Amino acid sequence: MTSIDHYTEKLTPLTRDELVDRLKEALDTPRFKHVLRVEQTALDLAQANDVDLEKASIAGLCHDYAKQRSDKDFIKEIDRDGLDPDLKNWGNPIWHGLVGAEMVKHELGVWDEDILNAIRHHTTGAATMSKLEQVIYMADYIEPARAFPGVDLARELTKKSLALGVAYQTKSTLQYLLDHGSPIYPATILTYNAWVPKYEGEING
Ligand code: DGI
Ligand code: FE
Ligand code: FE
Repeated sequence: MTSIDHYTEKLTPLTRDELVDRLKEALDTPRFKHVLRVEQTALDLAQANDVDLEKASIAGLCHDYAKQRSDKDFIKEIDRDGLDPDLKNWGNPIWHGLVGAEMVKHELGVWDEDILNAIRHHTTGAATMSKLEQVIYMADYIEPARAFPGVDLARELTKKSLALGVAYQTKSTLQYLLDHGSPIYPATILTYNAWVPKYEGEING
């Protein structure tokens, strides 16, 4: 188990303890525990894939920072930052990463674009994702408390190769959304086209 106690890279003005306290204030207990598990899973994946541990810790802790903010807060942030107005047609599941990253920037002082992109893309993925973005996308999906059908295969594939995990999650999530008649955010389809056909032969357990 990889661990990190002290930040030295100045990616946030806060210490790790202070950052953890901020997350504790922003989230209810189950969600707070989820971000701690995502951080740990992200650290292990980062270690295995040569990704910066401090970035993995900060992105893991902050990925759901905005999850419990009000719709009004998100609308305000979309206007303030001049984000794509089409975002207003969506809701919390899409906002908490894409718009939440701006809140992490302004409220927690995290300006590193790789970390911010990992937060932005943790729900929908993206056609192009850095290793850190892939680590956070997968850590959120396979953290130890996740218990949906297919999660063990997702863990196995991710251990073998981060990219296979990304392809598997992307396909399964789209499948799930289609089965439930949910609206598909356009970036989700771009993620599907970039990752799934390429690895299709290798992700069918
Ligand atoms: O925040 P978490 O619960 O830890 O996990 P998440 O951020 O990966 O997912 C939040 C929700 O977003 C989850 O229920 C699946 C949903 N989602 C992912 N892609 C799309 C989506 N919902 C819609 N409507 N459209 C999407 O493209
Ligand atoms: Fe999330
Ligand atoms: Fe999450």
